[in-house]
Amino acid sequence: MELTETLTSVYLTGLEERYGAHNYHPLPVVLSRGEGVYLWDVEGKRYYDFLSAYSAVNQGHCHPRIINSLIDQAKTLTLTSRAFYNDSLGPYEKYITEFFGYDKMLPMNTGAEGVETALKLCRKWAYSVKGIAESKAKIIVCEGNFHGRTITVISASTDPDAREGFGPYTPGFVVIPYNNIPALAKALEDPDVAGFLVEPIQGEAGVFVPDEGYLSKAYQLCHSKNVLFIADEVQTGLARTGRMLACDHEDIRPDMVILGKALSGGVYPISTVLADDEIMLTIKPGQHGSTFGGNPLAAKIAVTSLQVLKDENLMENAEKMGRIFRAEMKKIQSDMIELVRGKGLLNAIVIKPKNGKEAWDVCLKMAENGVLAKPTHQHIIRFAPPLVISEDQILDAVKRIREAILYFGK
Ligand code: IF1
Repeated sequence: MELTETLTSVYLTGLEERYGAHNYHPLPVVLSRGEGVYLWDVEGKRYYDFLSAYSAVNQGHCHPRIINSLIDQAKTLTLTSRAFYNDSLGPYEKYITEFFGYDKMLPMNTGAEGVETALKLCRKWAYSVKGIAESKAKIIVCEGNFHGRTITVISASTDPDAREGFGPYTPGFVVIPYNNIPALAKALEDPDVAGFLVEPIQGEAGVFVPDEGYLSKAYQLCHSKNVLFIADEVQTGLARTGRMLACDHEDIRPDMVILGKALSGGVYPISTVLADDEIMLTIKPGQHGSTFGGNPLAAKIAVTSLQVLKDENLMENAEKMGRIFRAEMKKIQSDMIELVRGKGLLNAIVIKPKNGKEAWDVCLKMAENGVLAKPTHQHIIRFAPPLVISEDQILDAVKRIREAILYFGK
């Protein structure tokens, strides 16, 4: 590495340290280019991206079709607000609702806004359809959840880092253990419960996959009590787990689905909520919205992002490559690997610290070996490459991961 090259990343990380809020603790890698499953740093070193911007770039970095949609539309019309109609939103709404089989969609930008939207819809439905007394509606959430960073969303969180120092909190949430049907059944006895908000696989909790049958039983219980089953598929959705939605694994159709991240192929914040008329039409003009939600640029990008998932069979590839990945990872003989788990290409390993070396040290070593991944909760490493990854690439990446882990001894 030459001196001038070293200065570049040192200089750039220094700028972030000096002028940016310290709300993240990134790995010391400064990225400047991406293509497919690869990222390059400012020194020109190439990496496999095993984070995919937290599953936002399922279609791979700078996917040519998605980027072309972005460029074409950016040259034509980007934003008009919802004060007027635009020629791209209607076709997008038709496309995505037919794609997923719902009556309607409501477009927003970030995942957290999608979650907020679903919570508002659930409350409106509680009062105007279910008949719960004003301001009494409760929504059940799970321990260890991650649904975003707004005040209301962190009010549903059980993570001290996400919550502490940000009160007072929004009331109306009931927290139960995840993957626990008796706890849900008990919570559902309260007639003021309007909804159950759940991640089909808990991402931030460390890619925690619930028992088979959990989601379908939870769905049935909710229905028996006239409670909305709301799936946060922001991270698990859009082919990541080997199905278009993670709920498809158990053949359930949530009352509301929240999508974000890969709905844009990672180029731009796009989120949406899908629901049927009984729920969606409870919100009337002026009661919810966003300046950027449903803009023509987002509409065109989202349609292409969904088309790419289908045209490139990314569900099938995620399923197949995920099986290979987990099988290969399980072959690594190291007492640092406690567990390999996941579905499709949403996977994680649980690291047992060794001689003071933790998941963070493993991630640094993997970066040195050309694989980027990030620890979550100190001892878990998430592995979620773009879904366009090939078998050769998976095997090459696993080889690099294996070498990084074995560097710390067997
Ligand atoms: C960060 C984790 C991933 C999400 C689910 C809503 C949102 C997210 C299920 C909000 C966002 C992120 C955001 C990212 C870290 C991250 C994450 F580590 F926290 F768990 F992906 F794995 N629902 N997930 O996972 O979406 O508003 O961010 O668009 O840096 O906070 P957003």
